[in-house]
Amino acid sequence: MDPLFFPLQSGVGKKTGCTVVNGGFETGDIAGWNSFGPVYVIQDGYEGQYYARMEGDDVFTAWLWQVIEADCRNHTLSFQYRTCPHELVHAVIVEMNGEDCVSEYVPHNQPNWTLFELEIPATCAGPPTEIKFWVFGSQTEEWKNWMDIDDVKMK
Ligand SMILES: [Ca+2]
Repeated sequence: MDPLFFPLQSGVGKKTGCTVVNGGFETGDIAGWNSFGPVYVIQDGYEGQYYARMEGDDVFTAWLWQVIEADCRNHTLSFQYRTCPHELVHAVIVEMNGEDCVSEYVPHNQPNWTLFELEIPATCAGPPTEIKFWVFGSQTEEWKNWMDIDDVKMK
């Protein structure tokens, strides 16, 4: 084997450019993100001065998502979360090139900031990479389903 070709064996290891924009919401808004339903940026948080709160009320399910043009396979999506006591859906979903890649339910009833990590397998489709957070509607006016998010990053 010609050793000159060895460094060209890409496809293993991490690609560059897989970076979450405004993952800590430190702009004070959701710049870099898209949202549907009740999503707010609130002062305080796990890191810095702001975090994002998603609420699902009796009318709306909440979505918060960001498209990263780069290839994020072989990375780990990492974020901090808090969730309400109610046993309704809070989830994180990663799609690549429009296809489901990996998703997990985020546990409910976590009043303190908690680390969540999600590995993005090499078997996913190529870029772009889409990170989505999902909070299901509460279906009642009595209380809101909610999830707080901060410090979203790719490692
Ligand atoms: Ca923050």
